[in-house]
Amino acid sequence: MTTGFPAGFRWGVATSAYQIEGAARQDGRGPSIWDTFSTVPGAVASGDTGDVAADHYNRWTEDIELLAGLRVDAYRFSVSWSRILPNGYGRVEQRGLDFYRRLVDALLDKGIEPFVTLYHWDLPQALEDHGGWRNRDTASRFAEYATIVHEALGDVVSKWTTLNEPYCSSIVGYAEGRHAPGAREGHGALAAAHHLLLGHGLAVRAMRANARPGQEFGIVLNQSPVVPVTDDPADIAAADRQDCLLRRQFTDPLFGSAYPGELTSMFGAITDFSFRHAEDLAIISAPLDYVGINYYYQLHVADAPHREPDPAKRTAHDIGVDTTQLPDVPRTGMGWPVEPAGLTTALTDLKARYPRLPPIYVTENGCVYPDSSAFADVDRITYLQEHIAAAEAAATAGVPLRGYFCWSLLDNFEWAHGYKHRFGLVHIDYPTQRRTPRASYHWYRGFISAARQVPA
Ligand code: IFM
Repeated sequence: MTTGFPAGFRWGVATSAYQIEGAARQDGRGPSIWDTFSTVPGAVASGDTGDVAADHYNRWTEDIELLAGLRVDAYRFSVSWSRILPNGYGRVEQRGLDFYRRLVDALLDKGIEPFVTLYHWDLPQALEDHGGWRNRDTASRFAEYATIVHEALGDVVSKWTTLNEPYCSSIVGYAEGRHAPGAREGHGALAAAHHLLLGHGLAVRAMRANARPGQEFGIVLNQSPVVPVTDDPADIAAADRQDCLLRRQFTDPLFGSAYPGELTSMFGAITDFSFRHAEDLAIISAPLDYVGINYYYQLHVADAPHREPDPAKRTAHDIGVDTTQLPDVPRTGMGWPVEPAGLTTALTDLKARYPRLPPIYVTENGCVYPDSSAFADVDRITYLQEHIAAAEAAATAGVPLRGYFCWSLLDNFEWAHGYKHRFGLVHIDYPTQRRTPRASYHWYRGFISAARQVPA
């Protein structure tokens, strides 16, 4: 049984709004970029959309019972921006705020701490129509939205996360085009990354100005360690470039003092960085109370020929790195390599790199495996056991780890993969919306209870 975690360690599960809520057009919600993107032919597997998802918006009371049954300390969920501000700014939809109020009140009644994420990839489409995250104004709109939600729930919610995985919202959404809004451009993606960070900083500043004692503010980043496939200097340099794009582009300005210099030299064709204003870094790097890290796998990379950007279709991701290499290790049902030690590395690396790093939560970790008819998901249980042990190893090594959240409570809309891949501790039968806890749900509940009995 675990002993390496500190007293007060929080055990939880996580979800996000677009992935579970459904009710896409209910109670005045405006469309988000994922509503639009998921209707583009070929964008999402099987043409799936989040229109209904797990219908959590209508079945949330049932889901609260599932959370209570798990006996988690905390529940991490996100707020749908376009449920609160259908046009991204301006008119507030009170019914949207009321929904989240009911949710947090019910959680607190059950003794479960809400961890609110303000942005998990679902930008209001109305803002995308004005340039989305390429547009500096979106950062200010985000701070306004954060202020509205914070004012509505700040009397009872103390954990406030601004962004989930800004790498995905910028590079995957604006450079690779695999996620909404489906853009494939270089300059726009780097501008998007910067404006996301600026929005984060402005939102933290605005919320802190009205914060109650004990409130905490943080950000969640995906932190796949990047491993060169050989010790050839070219592969090592490729790994360094990938790490710069995926991790240091975000962690250096947040916890260090500036953007990594290589970031600009990696994109020779892009010379206009005027979207970064002199005053922005101070806003972005304001101290945080926690950082969340999401870990699923390590990236194994090789050097690759650098293709000259096509002026019509410049992809920011073309940094001469082959990210398709797979190590000879077991894989999950999505084909992701299972490497628990990568979680220890992700945590210890971060701590070693940034002396002023705040306390850390593992805010997502989980997997997909095909279901047996009895939902006896042995592989998922093993995956979770091994990754929790890897997190514990980091805590024992001195990483200030404060909690672990399993991804995810429910099966859900897995973005461009649609509903094919199932991350839930609870199975959803989508035609009937019947919820069935898997064996991993019962295992996690037992694990948490036992972990609480062990003196730290
Ligand atoms: O489902 C996603 C989540 O929305 C963000 N982090 C990774 C998960 C699994 O792909």
